[in-house]
Amino acid sequence: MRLSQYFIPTLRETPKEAQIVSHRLMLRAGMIQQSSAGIYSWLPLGLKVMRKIEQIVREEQNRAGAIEVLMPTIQPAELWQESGRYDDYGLEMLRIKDRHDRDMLFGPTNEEQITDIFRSHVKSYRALPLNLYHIQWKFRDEVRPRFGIMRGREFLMKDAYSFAIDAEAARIEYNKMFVSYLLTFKRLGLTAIPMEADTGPIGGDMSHEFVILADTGESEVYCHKDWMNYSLDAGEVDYNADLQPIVDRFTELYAVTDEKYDAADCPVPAEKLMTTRGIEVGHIFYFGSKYSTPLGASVADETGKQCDVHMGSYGIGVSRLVGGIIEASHDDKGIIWPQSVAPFDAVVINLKPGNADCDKVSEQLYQQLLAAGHDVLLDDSTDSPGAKLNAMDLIGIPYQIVIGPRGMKDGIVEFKIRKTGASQDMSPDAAGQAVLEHLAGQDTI
Ligand code: 5CA
Repeated sequence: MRLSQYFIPTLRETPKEAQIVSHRLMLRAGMIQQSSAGIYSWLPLGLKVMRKIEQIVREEQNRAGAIEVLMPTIQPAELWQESGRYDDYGLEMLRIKDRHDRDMLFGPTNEEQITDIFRSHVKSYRALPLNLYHIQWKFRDEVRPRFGIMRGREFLMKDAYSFAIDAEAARIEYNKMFVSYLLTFKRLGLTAIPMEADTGPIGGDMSHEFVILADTGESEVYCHKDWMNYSLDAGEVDYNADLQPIVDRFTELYAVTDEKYDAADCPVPAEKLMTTRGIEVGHIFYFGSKYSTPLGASVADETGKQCDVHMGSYGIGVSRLVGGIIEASHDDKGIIWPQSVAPFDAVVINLKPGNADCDKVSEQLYQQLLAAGHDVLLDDSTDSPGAKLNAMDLIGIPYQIVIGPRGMKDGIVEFKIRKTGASQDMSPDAAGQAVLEHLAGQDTI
């Protein structure tokens, strides 16, 4: 992509309305634009990052055996009246009337809708277990939308729903999602800690929040310091095997949100306890037959007896993750994207468009990286060299090749790594090669 033909409306000034760093950086990097409170347009750079996150989430859901569907954003009130949540959900639900005066709503979540799909088609235990997910916009009329897309009113969520014949089978489904979340967040360059949590309006008696640690997080969290050394390798995971040992390993260390914290019976000695703040990027629930019973989602078991299915639901805040990743990875110059979600793999910065040598070498490097299959930005804008370098650091592209007239006299360009700040002068060929090598070495799963 040539910057002169693209749209990255960066801001020089720090927007006053933004209280946390991710919100400030997303506005400054031209990723989003507010439409009204808690509702945003996604500009090209923001959309690119969100789509990459979405794709990693999708791949990991598929790998864990979940199947993608797409349910509508607008739902009929009747389904929610059946479950009893239409009245309970309160003011957070955006209620709509259609032209025939029918009550509709903009879905804040989809337990009822998916249970309706299930009950229409699945009649026998033989079709179980089943896990269906979608990645779809939600609307919650939050009292205090804030921090940009972190607590929005309209936001993109991945929500999966599992169906199983009994509590034991449901636990297996829960464990698959638990483990897939560890792998998903790792691919996004994050350490997400599963914490015991309250279930809120979704309900149920077992639930974990996946929380990334950040000073600006909305909730206070308490966890064992050893969490910082915990990590799961994709190679350790076989979704057909018993995942309980992995789940046990990741739940034996203390980690709770403030609703669950009680200083009096905290098992961790003070010197090992970390009290910090966190951002909830995922939340998984097991709620048995809370929805299947009122909605009549039952199947015949092996003996022909009708059983209400046991369900769980599993959410990931896809749009919130864009901000969460920035909170976890930035410096005073701007965003430092993990390579897996960076809006571009690399940028070729031509400091002096119009200079024949700069143009020629920039174009060659750009074409070489494109031909190798990478998503490359060519900065061919006519801004000042300082403004260009600042803007590219702000938007956080992992690898940069800087081509300027002074270096060109000696046949030299500069290769820079955004994350470490390392930079080296080298020949254009060597710089192209360096980018290719770094990109080839990216963490894959
Ligand atoms: N149906 C269940 C699981 S599928 C559910 O709705 N769970 S949730 O309420 O916990 O939401 C799932 C995830 O969506 C949260 O972990 C959070 O990352 C994200 N999320 C929730 N509310 C917002 C919001 N207002 N803005 C941005 N992301 C949000």
